[in-house]
Amino acid sequence: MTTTAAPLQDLINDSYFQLFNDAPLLVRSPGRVNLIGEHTDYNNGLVLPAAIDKNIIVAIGKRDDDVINLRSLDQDQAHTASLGALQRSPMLWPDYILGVVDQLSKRGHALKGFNLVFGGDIPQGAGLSSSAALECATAYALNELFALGLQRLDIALIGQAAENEFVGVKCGLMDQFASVFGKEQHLIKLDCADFSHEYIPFNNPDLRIVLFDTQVKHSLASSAYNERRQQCEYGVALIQKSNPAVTSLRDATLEELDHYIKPIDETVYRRCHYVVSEIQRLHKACDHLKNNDFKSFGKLMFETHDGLQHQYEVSCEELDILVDTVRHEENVLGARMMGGGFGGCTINLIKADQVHEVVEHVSAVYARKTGKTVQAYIANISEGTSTIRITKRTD
Ligand code: GAF
Repeated sequence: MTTTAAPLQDLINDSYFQLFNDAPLLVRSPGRVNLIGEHTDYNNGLVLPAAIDKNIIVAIGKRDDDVINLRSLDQDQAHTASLGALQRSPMLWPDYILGVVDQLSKRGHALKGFNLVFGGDIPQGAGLSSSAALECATAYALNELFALGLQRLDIALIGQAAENEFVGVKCGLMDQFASVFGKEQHLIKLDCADFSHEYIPFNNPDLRIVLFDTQVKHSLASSAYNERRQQCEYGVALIQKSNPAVTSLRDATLEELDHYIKPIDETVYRRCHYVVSEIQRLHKACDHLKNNDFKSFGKLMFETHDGLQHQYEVSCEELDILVDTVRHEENVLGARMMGGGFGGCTINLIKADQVHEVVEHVSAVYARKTGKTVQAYIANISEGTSTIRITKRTD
């Protein structure tokens, strides 16, 4: 019997087989959402992400030489590199894979060449961390293939370092950690200062996490991201002149910002004020979750959006329209822009039996106000990176 629509993993498995005439190892790594705690990870703060049911899938196999042979099924592009001479590619997607190879080599791991084919169903440019998922799927797959003995935390850290050093985006650890450590029906309360984490159940049947994708990605995203990080570091340096015990914004108080930053740099003050307030909000939000008080939790999501829009200034018109459209909807408990900003998705907490109505309303308003089409996804919270076993189909 022939199956109708082959799932993604079969498609990637079959493509690998056709290209290299061999059965690959298959690894999946998911995208993520983040409920609250935005732009706090690189300030040693806390975040509350979860892995979702959308993945990058990598098919990989060893070679006898030092060649790295890469195929992106989604882009329909190929790239070849050599282990000893890794260089950035104008296509960008190879960098997420080569950056991982670069990190492994720098850490003294002995690799050989390999073939790798990948694809996925994480919408790209939507702020759902498809790049972190590719980095983590690659690191996990290479770890399995060459028996490198890496732990899950090593895989997340290698993914982050690849992005920081090879791709050039100075991201924190949230996306890679969520992709690798995801747990079905749980949020991850991650402390980015020491990587300690706690799983918080998130399985209220009356609520859904819905993502509204603006379908825009403004070009200043990565340069502005790095700039925000520098501004936070500058803020810390200003406080340190009087209080050397403060080594990150996590340690700073709002009073210290008022005293040591406000008189010197108003912009840096607003950035730091957002971060310190957001870390405080996250703690409150976790208390609300423990009390099953989703209404209060949702209010904090709106507050986060306001901070990101006015103080941190990483939102954009399209994201603001999406949040403002649901702000006074009784069926929407909370909403905010999610991730780095300047486009991508908003994350919304919506009453389960009203999702359809809210999606219709938001789609209509967004089309009228922007002339663009919004894309809606329901995010189901899923497991982190894993290998996939293909059960052979009978044709
Ligand atoms: C991006 C980064 F990759 C994360 O590390 C995080 O800083 C996030 O933006 C903002 O919270 O997704």
